[in-house]
Amino acid sequence: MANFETVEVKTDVLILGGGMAACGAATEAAYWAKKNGLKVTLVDKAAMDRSGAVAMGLSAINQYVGVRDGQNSIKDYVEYVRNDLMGVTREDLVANIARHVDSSVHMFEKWGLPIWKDADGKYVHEGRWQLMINGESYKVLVAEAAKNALGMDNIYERVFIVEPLIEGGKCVGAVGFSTRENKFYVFKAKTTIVTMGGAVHVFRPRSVGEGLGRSWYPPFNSGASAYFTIKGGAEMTCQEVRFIPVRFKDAYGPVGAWFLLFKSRATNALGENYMQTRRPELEKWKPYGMVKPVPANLRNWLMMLDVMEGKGPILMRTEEAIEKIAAESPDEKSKKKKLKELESEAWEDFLDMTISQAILWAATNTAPEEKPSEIAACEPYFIGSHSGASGAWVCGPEDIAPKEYFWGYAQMTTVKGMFAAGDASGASSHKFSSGSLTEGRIAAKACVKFCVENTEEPNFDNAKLEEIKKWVLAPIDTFEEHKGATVDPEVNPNYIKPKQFMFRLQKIMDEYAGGVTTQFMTSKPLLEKGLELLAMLREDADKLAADGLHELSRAWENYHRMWQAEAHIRTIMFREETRWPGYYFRSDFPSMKEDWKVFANCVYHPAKDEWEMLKRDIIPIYEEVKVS
Ligand code: SFD
Ligand code: AMP
Repeated sequence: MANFETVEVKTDVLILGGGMAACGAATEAAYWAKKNGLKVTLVDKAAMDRSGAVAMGLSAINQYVGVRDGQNSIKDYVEYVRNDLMGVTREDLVANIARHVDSSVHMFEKWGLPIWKDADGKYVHEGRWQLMINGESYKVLVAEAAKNALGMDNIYERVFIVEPLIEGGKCVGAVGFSTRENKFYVFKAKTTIVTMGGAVHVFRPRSVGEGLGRSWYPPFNSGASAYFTIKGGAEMTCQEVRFIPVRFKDAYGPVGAWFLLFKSRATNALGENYMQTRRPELEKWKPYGMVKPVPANLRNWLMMLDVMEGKGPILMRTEEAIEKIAAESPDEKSKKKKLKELESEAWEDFLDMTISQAILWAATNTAPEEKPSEIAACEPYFIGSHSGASGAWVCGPEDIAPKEYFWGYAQMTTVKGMFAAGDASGASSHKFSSGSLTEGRIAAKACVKFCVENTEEPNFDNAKLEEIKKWVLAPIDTFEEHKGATVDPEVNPNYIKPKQFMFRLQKIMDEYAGGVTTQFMTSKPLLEKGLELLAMLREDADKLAADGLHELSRAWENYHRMWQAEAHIRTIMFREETRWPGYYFRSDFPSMKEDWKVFANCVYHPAKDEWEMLKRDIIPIYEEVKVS
């Protein structure tokens, strides 16, 4: 076996991940832990300053309810989320985040984040819920707060978490390895918060060749949260609710500022606005087709109908939007000034969070004030914090949650001691950066309570640990043993390299589970075939080979992705309807059905190596809005 030193760390609260939810968890846990004499430890596979989805920065804070300013109520936000998810949402979780999120945003401002203000000193809104920021360094600021709260002695960066430690049905920690040194890490903890983001590259991306890693979602979020919770035996929810954003084509620049702040239209090649010409289609998806704003998946769907009829390319009419705003200026001089201002805001929107889109504009001689830019639906992603909903099924807050949704500690999964937040927790979409951090805070406070009330030390059998260590390092051993069998190490009859493994996974998902190739369309026979091929991929996972620490990360990333893929296929197959056209379409069940207005959940039973599918009721805490 590869010679890796074992490093053991014992702690009370273990935070896995270093993104938005993890940073929120760190700041909150530090506060409560100090009061209770507890230790908090954080582990990130990357460097926190630039890890996770906010690595490049962001140009907006997408969740701000504005309760203090009397702008909206918690109920308003819950209704918005429920409608956007076609009726499938955990209102207790959404409300819990919504009532605390504004305080997180005020904290960001205290930490130094520049939030745009108008002449009266009020926040500048992008849309009803979104605030404009100069957010290139958003993640650096948030990471700094988390680091200050915990102290670097309690933070492990560049440690890749592979596997949960489960003993007697309880989560007692996690194992992983350093991505820089030959060290195997064992973290034993009373409570573990899973905040390792969502997953990308489960499906074949649109990008090819040198652009392959380019996607909307950050390539380093590779299904670790889903794997950790599934493998630990936690009940999962909304595993079918993938997210497919519409983005500026090829470099994946955000559209929110264009649609909401600049009030731009998107048109097809004939100059038609599909949101108007396709309006009758929305009737089919009542009541959610009739709400405002039109749900994100339906916006996609209307656009796709045009594309499938050959009316593409679809264009964001940036030139028209800029001209329209500038034309409101009282005279020619102020119009010129306004044009300059808008031009720089347009570029900054990309430079703040998707630098490659600004590079693409420059490379293609695109001046947004002169010509429109193409937009397109991306490939499917798993992200419980944006407009998708996949994640673990977690306990709600005691004071709001219906009894069916409450089992002791807010944000705890169905596995004792294992908590989840941000992309890792499901059925509570539209939390975004601010809501994810908030959910991390909520989880951390509950974790400390759990530690105070459950003082039992975390234990794990040493012999089992040795077996896990051997399994985690096996790809290195496999490579060493067989590398001499071929001249090109990429091709070998005895092993499969992580990249080839990933290509195979992506091909299965793309062609059978409704990827880009099939315009997100699938059916029972296709899904069954996909599952059959996935089972063979899982057999071959034992032959993954890694030529060093870098490839060892890649190997485990793809292994994690494979489990996310399986949960996804099984749940799409279970739900016999189409509820989110624009995200995916079941050709064999092409409409929405009242009896499927439920959560589709799943549990993997490790001891039996079996999946169980479950329907769970949607229990509203607010009445559904009546829409005609
Ligand atoms: O508009 C392991 N999001 C936006 N939110 C906003 O509020 N405003 C915006 O402007 C946003 N835009 C946006 C957004 C996301 C993306 C990808 C883009 C643009 C391009 C959403 C937020 O970013 C998102 O909601 C939060 O970041 C979610 O937080 P969290 O904590 O659930 O995930 P994370 O921040 O990605 O962090 C994940 C961490 O896990 C680590 N990790 N650590 C150890 N072991 C492993 N095996 C691990 N695997 C992963 C990561 O390193 C990271 O630290 S807009 O365009 O939509
Ligand atoms: P995006 O850049 O697409 O992630 O959008 C940022 C925010 O604006 C998210 O909260 C989106 O849900 C919202 N948004 C984007 N486009 C629209 C639209 N056309 N109508 C309503 N909301 C939108």
